[in-house]
Amino acid sequence: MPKITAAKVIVTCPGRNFVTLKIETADGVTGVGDATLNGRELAVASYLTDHVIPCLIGRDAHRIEDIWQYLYRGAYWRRGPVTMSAIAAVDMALWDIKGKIAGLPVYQLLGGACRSGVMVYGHANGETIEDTIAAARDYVAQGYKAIRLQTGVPGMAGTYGVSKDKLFYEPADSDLPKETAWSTEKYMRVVPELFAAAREALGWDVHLLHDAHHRLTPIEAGRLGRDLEPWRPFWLEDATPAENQERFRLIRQHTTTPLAVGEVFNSVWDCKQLIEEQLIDYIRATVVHAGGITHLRRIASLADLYGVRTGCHGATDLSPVTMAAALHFDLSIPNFGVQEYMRHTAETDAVFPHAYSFAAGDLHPGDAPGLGVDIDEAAAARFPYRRAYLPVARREDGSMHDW
Ligand code: EZ4
Ligand code: CO
Repeated sequence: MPKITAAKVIVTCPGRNFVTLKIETADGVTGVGDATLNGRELAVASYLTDHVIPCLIGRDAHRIEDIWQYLYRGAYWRRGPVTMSAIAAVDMALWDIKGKIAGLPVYQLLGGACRSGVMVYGHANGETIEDTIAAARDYVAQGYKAIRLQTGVPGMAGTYGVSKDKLFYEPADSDLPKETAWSTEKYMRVVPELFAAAREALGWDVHLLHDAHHRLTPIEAGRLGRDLEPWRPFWLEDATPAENQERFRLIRQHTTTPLAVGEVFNSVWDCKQLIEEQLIDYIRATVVHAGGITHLRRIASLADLYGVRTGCHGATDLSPVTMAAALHFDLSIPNFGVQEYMRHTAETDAVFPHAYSFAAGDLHPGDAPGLGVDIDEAAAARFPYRRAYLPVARREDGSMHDW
């Protein structure tokens, strides 16, 4: 058996913070897993170093499911983003090791490819509708088949999804949470204008997506979804917070705009009702925050029974290790929908050399054994951790809103 003999956590900040777990076996085979939790990175690092790694030493790296159950059931305290990101990192690293020992890319171990590539969507954003459309045109020129559109809201500074740098959007940009302002009324007026202008400029052969970032009530989301229907959006993402899954029933009663939710979900229990009642069309749970490949497969299998497809989160706070794991997963499941893809900076790509590549709107994980991604520890050491937080949002009367 490939016995686990060592494991360590590497925290690095090549432009943004990443937490990576590296597991080693007696034969010197190594595997990597992503444990990054934006704004709470060191909590997961400690969970792994202080509480998980001591339990891994001496175990059989091939027993992926058993180790998953051991860490989930065995901790007694279950779920939550810290726990599930830590378990995810172990799970990814073990799939990486199994693939390397087998000499196969992980998607082959998951049943093989169901498609030739993984359709991804990029982020077009701008202060004005014109800027957003110009950014979207760039994506079309690069071959993207799907694009998320976000624009500044007139009369409000610092809208979610709008960055200064066109190619690299990074919201976790300050040492303490930045305060931003929010007006749902102003926002709900500009989004339909954005979509009308985008269809006029880009035509109908490209998928257009939008992220409401948990900012609407269900009835507001119903209205926005209905207002967007003439422009045929691919989806309306995170329309409303989903702790209470029933909230989506009200949205469904009012719009045929497809709904996506779940980038902050940690387990199948967070989406069970949403899926079983067919209240959503796309589930956005992701490898790193929902317990790894092992648990995400379980979520996707449940979703498949109800005609719900996947649309995994893929922002820059998900490291290239998660991106690689997501691509193996996406390629191998029958009910894949779309994969979010925000390009990492050159510094990040240098710290995490990877086999996946982009062509004609699709990503492919490549055919290197395992996940096909590694961490260059010498490069990682040049970028020490720097505390960075996401912003918070307040309504015009000063009260807190979901960011
Ligand atoms: O704000 O990943 O769809 N993508 C998103 C992201 C999230 C960040 C939070 O860590 O909503 O940009
Ligand atoms: Co989102």
